[in-house]
Amino acid sequence: MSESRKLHVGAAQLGPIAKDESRAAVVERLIALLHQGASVGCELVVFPELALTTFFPRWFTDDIAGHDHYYEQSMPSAETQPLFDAAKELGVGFALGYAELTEPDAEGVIHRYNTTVLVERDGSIVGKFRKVHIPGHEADEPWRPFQHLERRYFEESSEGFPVWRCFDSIVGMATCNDRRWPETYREMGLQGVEMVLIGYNTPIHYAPDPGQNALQGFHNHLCMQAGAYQNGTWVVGVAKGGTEEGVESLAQSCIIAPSGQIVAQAVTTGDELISAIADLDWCNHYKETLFDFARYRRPELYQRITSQKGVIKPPADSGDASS
Ligand code: CDV
Repeated sequence: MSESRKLHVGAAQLGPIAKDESRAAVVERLIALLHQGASVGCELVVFPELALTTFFPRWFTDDIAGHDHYYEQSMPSAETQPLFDAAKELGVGFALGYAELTEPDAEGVIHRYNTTVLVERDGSIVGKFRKVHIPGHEADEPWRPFQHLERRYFEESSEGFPVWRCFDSIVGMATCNDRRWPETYREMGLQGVEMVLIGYNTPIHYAPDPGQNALQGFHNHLCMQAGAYQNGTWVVGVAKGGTEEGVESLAQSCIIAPSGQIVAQAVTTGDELISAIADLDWCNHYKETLFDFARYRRPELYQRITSQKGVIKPPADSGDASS
């Protein structure tokens, strides 16, 4: 019988990053976590969304360029090169979330994305994922105790959810709010994904509906566990947790099996590495039975999912559809 494929993966949760913490200091923290990962045998370590800076979309600036010092103009940069060097030296790959400022495009336009770079064990870049579902708001909303201006500081990606053959597996990525949307996982599930890497910054206080505050941890796990199970894939969810610049964010980083079960979970709200040996062939138990897409899906009946954005209710006088 052939041996099953295994990938030892680490989730490197970060505690808060202060506004005045230097990139060099943050990269040192990341390298320490990478070393921890190497010492327990990890081949891949996943860092959170926007892992190089404080979560700057909580502050409004009139001139967006006033926040450009929070973005990376190249990857690796001089400041992140030591992380790439450590990865190569240790033979441990990583995924790292950061704010990306692009070169001018053909029309001379610079773009800002909420990006994650995936790096192989030899330090080479496998690919980049740019966040698709950008939450929050565009304009100043001073009524909030803190703001969530991602829609001001980041463009929505139009590149969708690619997957890559790497780490002897099929790997995809998503970023924070992307994890709440079933389409995220299904897009990758339809490409045979075996491991989805997700970094997040989730403030506990949700200003538009504070009734959801107490459910943040539940909803975090609910959506990632469902995504894992319904697509027969591993999911690695990694937080920047703790109280950063006065804002408390959810921790509870976790590694989820294709069964939907959490097999490892962080117990602190600070820098913490958890890991699991992911049996990639376990994915097939779900991909080849209940979620055998080729056999059971009915895409001809799912037209609304790609043709329609918002809700269109039946006309008020249409009666009870079930009668
Ligand atoms: N960084 C995020 O995308 N945060 C969102 C919040 C705003 C709801 C999240 O989905 O956790």
